[in-house]
Amino acid sequence: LNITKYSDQLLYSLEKLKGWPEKVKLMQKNWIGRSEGCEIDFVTDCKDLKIKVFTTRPDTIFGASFLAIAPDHPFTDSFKNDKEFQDFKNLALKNIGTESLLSTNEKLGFKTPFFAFHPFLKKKLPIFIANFILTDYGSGAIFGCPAHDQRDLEFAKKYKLEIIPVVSPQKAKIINIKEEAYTEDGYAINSDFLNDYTTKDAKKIIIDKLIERKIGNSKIIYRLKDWGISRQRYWGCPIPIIYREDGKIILVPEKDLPITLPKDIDFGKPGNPLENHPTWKFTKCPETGMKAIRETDTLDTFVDSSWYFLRFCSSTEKTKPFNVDEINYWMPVDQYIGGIEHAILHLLYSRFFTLALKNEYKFKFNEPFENLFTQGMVCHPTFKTKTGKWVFPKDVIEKNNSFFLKNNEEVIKGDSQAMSKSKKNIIDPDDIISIYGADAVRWFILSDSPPDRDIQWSDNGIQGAFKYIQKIWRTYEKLKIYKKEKEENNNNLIRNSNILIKDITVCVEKFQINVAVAKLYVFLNNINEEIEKQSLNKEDIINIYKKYLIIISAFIPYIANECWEKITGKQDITLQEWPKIDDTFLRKENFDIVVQINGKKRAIINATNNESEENILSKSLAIKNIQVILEKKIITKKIFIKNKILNIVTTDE
Ligand code: ANZ
Repeated sequence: LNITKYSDQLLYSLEKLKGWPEKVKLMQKNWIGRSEGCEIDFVTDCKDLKIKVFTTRPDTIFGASFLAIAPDHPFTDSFKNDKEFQDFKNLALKNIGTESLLSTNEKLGFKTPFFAFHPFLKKKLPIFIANFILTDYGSGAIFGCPAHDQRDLEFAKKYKLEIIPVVSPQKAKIINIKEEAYTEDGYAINSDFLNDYTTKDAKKIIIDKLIERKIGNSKIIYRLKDWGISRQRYWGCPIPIIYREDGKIILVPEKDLPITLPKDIDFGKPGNPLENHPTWKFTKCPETGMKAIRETDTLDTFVDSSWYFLRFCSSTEKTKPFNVDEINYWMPVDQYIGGIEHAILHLLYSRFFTLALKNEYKFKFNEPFENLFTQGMVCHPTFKTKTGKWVFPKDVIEKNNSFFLKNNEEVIKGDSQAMSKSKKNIIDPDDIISIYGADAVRWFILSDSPPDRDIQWSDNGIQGAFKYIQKIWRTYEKLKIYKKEKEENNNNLIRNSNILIKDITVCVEKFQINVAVAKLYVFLNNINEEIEKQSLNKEDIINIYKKYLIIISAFIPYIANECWEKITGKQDITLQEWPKIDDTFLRKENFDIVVQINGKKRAIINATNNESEENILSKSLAIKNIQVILEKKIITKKIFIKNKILNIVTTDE
């Protein structure tokens, strides 16, 4: 799939995704990897062949001391029968690995007998085949400038090549390069007609010269590659293509879709089970009846995850993937929650599908996911036997800070890492749910740390959560026998419950779930203190407890529903509206009012909420200091802002 066609759009719209974490946007940006630079054609003395290089630093051309090409660059055809080169190539390709390895691996080169001509100097540059040049990036060839690129510097030292500094942090100041290349921008030095120009200007000048001499052009390249979507796997959507015996490749007609996978599959043999299946792949061409073979590769599962959200908006549509009106009604997704492991591929592919489909279907939005939240992982220490076998934590017994299996074999405790089946550092949810119940497990997970951080699984933590669940139940039992009916002028708990609703609402909206949990711990204590004091009538305290249950039902639904049913006789807590906030209880009770005379602060008066102008004025006039200042003056104006300020304006006298 031609995702690279959308490289620029995918890159530039990242800026508009205000509800996405910066780190995810940065990862996508780096993955797309836009590089602005230029191509330069170097003429060589090998049959006048040209080598095209890509560079982002054409301003360093006067510091070039060699050319390096990838081990399978076409230029290497000239040596394909050279045994020494063959050995080098095998070694280099074996160790090529990832891009980051390329910068840390030892730099190795094979020196060819050929040279390239420097485009601006009467100078010949040796041509190497090198293990740190990627075949499928840029043009698979570079000019090496050791003074300003770390990899080139390591290479130059090893093969005793020239190191010529051509960029300096200060104008006209010659610098020396020893261990570390100077990779920042600066001013050109040792660079003929470029001298003293800034890096930015020097790049422009050199590119203009290359274009003028028809030996180069400016060029933007991307790290992003087109997406190969076929996989040699059983699980995945069949690719609707057949290969006819006469060699023609045919699309399966729509009326024969969907192609379904066979169920009688043998996973015992190596390779793709579809390929090995005795009958599934054999079919006939629907037009000619000729023999044909089905494609046995299936689609990458990322293909399905790139558009499932569109189908969710239109799940009853029978004749096509979705109905555009429904898509435009529901999309974009308001809030997407997923693990950071999907930061790059899944989220980039989904954005690409959305853009590509938008053109076809007139979507009224550009991006599929308006807000993104990436939750952390659940982590646990790992355990290994001395022979290196992973061991489940539940099989480990601790004795005096050492760890053993039941048969007394000692095991070694390793770091805490994201739980994974292969490392066996997992806790079986069924085991703990059967001891503590699902609510306690949820409550612990939510309470432990902010949801975007990793959490450390701990037995103590889950026990703490379990105690809280029990306390909710015990509170209900205390309320059942609560007697007080008399109304008393005590609204502390009522006030706290309103503050709680407000705080929890804000916390949930901001994903500060662990903070919400902490507040709910405190609040249950408040209810219990009030029960001890017996200062609230039964109806009020039950109402508060009911509101509390509605709130916690979003976190721990089972216990909430159970207590709710006991009180109301109904099992409908999930149908309850989120409790409303009574603002009057949120207001502050006391305010400090600043009293000014002609704009100058003269006193501070303690007032109750919304206390009237008259009251504040008479309180002010009772203050000695104010009486002295106002003596012989006439008040001409009063400016009063409730709960804040009273400014008294007077005549000059
Ligand atoms: C000369 C030069 C001088 C370079 C200098 C850098 C510093 P990004 O920004 O990552 O795109 N390069 C080009 N193609 C390559 C390939 N196929 N394999 C390995 N390296 C390659 O990096 C662009 C730079 O990476 C290019 O600019 C080139 O080295 C190198 F002082 O050219 B430069």
